[in-house]
Amino acid sequence: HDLYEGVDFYNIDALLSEEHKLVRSSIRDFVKKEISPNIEKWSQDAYFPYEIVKKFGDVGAFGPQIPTDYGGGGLDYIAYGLIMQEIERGDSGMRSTASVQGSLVMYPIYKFGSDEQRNKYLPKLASGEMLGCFGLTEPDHGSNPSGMTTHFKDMGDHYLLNGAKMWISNSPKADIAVVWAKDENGRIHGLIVERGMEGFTTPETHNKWSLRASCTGELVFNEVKVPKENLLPNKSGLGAPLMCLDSARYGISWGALGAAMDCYDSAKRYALERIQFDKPIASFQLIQRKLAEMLTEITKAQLLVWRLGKMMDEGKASTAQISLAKRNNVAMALDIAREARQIHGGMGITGDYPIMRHMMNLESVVTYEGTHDIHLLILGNEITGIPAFK
Ligand code: TGC
Ligand code: FAD
Repeated sequence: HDLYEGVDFYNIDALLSEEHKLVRSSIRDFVKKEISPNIEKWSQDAYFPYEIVKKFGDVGAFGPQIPTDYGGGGLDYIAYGLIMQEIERGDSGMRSTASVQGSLVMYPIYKFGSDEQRNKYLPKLASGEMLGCFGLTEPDHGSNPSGMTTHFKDMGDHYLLNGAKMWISNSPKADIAVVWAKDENGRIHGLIVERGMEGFTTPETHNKWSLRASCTGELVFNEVKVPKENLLPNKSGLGAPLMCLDSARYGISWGALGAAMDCYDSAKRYALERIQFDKPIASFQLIQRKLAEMLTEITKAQLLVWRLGKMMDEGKASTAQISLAKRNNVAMALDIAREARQIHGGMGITGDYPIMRHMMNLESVVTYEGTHDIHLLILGNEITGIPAFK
């Protein structure tokens, strides 16, 4: 890992600014120092290193795309993508913590929140003084969030919230949750629910074989009194959480690239060092084919996210364009992890190499933020005008 330099076969660095490269190297150094030496043990122990939250804040990993007035990084979407790439080169679970905080908690508060809410929460979320989570998925409504049953009633001086969310990244440790729930007319709104509110609990989900260094849990609301000033006032309807997903899915399309690069890098080095039949296995055509295909797919995926980032900066990237990149890049990373696993032979199943951990992590990444097939159907809808998911 100390030798890792990144993959850049098409000189994509020439498309990056000096600031992009500086941001990338500072996060790369951070990952080398704080994440890579420990991540295997954290994952094997299913341990979420809570102290990473403050460190992420210090290094600018939370909300890099949020303006500086509120403690964000004020960076563009290419820089945001590079940060996600470098963190996920370390581990997808670590990247989950950062993408939930930046795209799914800070983004909705920044975009749909009041000035009071922005001032109260954003600087603390950016610095890592506070950790947030995003509650959209429910036990019975994953791919179809519009069917959610979590709801709230207007009680005059407060709202009364009931229901439950499931599979929520960061929930067991989060200080606040951005929760999507229906009002009495069935309209979806975002509410900021704070730890400590009576009737609000966050049970942890155990026994995951994937994202083991990230904590995942439920959000349970039993007659929770939510102050009226905690409702996000500036957007309602399913479109509000879907806008947050656009931003997070974009970050994941870069993140997956980081996991793929780490698998490729490890496979290349292992193939050059491992001797079988008196030669490095890298000298066999079948191994060269695997490496050449990995490099080809990584290069295509890099160009895809770079162009998508430019469109994000112009405010012109569509949901379907983001779906294409998330779907392609995560599947690409999963394929590369599986091929890299083969190149490492038996060693590939051990924690001495990062491969199996990336592979198992990517099984969540291919499902969350819209499954592989849901993104295909979003593209199908874009092409034909016919939504096949209904
Ligand atoms: P549909 O009828 O298409 O849309 C409902 C309303 O929303 C509007 N809309 C958008 N608005 C803004 N931005 C977007 N991107 C929008 N997409 C849609 C749309 O115009 C409509 O507005 P209106 O005014 O007509 O009501 O919605 P649908 O119910 O048919 O659903 C479509 C579908 C299936 C694609 C969508 O529900 C979906 O994407 N499902 C997947 C669910 C998902 O991705 N969940 C992710 C949960 S969060 C998570 O996984 C975090 S993991 C993070 C980590 O750890 O890193
Ligand atoms: P389902 O929707 O039940 O899907 C099961 C299968 O059916 C999938 O293969 C799916 O593609 C397929 N399917 C569903 N509908 C159709 C259709 N119309 N046509 C064809 N096939 C279909 N959610 C949050 O809100 N916040 C989080 O922070 C969060 N973090 C997560 C962390 C982890 C580790 C995991 C695993 C999930 C997380 N999620 C989170 C939830 C995630 O977004 C959902 O798991 C995902 O959206 C899929 O929902 P589901 O698991 O209910 O599967």
